[in-house]
Amino acid sequence: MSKIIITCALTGSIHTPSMSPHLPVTPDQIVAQGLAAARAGAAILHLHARDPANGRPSADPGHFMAFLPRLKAGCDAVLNLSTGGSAVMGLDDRLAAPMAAEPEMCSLNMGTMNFALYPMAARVAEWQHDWERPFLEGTDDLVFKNTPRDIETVLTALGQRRGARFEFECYDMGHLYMLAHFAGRGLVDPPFFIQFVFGVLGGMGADPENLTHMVRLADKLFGGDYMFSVLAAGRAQMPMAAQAAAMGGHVRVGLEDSLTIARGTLATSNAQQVDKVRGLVEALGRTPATPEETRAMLRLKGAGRTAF
Ligand code: KMH
Ligand code: ZN
Repeated sequence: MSKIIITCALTGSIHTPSMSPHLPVTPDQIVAQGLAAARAGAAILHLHARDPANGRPSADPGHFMAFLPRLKAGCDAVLNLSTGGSAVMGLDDRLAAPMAAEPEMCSLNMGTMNFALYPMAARVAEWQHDWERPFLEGTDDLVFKNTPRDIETVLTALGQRRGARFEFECYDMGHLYMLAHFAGRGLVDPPFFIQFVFGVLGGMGADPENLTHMVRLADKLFGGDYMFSVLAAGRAQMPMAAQAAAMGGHVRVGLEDSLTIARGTLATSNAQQVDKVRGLVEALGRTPATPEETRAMLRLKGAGRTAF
């Protein structure tokens, strides 16, 4: 089996500061946790930004630039910027930082969907910031918009014009057919790095049979032109990572997707999750890919061609 790419998603825009004291929100925290995750074996760091004053998800390029050069100087990991931002942001906002930074890699969400976070609000006893509760509770009437036109805009502006390659986020079967549609139009080049996303309320559930079905469908649609990675939100994170590794896939961990290290136990850092998943995949006979091996596998443009 190929070397296994470990992605770590440091902070995201799902969890809020009151859910865990270990969620990195300031540039210093993002840099420290990102470098530790890279040292622990993460070859790709998937990055969102937050307002350091209150931990709120931010699209401000300045908030990204406060940590991007420092991560680049401190490790060789591939720096992968989200174009998903937060479901409450419009596409122009979501693209502002990636357009300015011109990273090697970006995420790309392959369909419009519900992105329901509100069930998590009930689990928070005390709120640190007044934005948190309405942010979470408002997701019962929120559409995460990723129309074909939005997808083409990202492929053109960041892919064709700035050399980014993509972590294609697929939350359901239909998202694979949307990717196949763009492949058929010649707007995406193989190998496709497909992130199967499990456990987001609005996408497919974190059930093992869903992973085997997605692999079967991707095999049919893309043959040898793709590789898959798996992220599962919440407590399914490690079990589905293990299943992915056993099936020859790649894995994503990080506090963006799960705040725990075991049932009912908060992870104390992103690196702790990377350590755990590295132990799991090595026990299954897989060897983590280095950042340079990852760049070759995904045909990335190289760290020297970013704008930070
Ligand atoms: N938050 C993950 C479930 C993105 O940033 O574009 C998916 C994700 C999307 O990371
Ligand atoms: Zn993300």
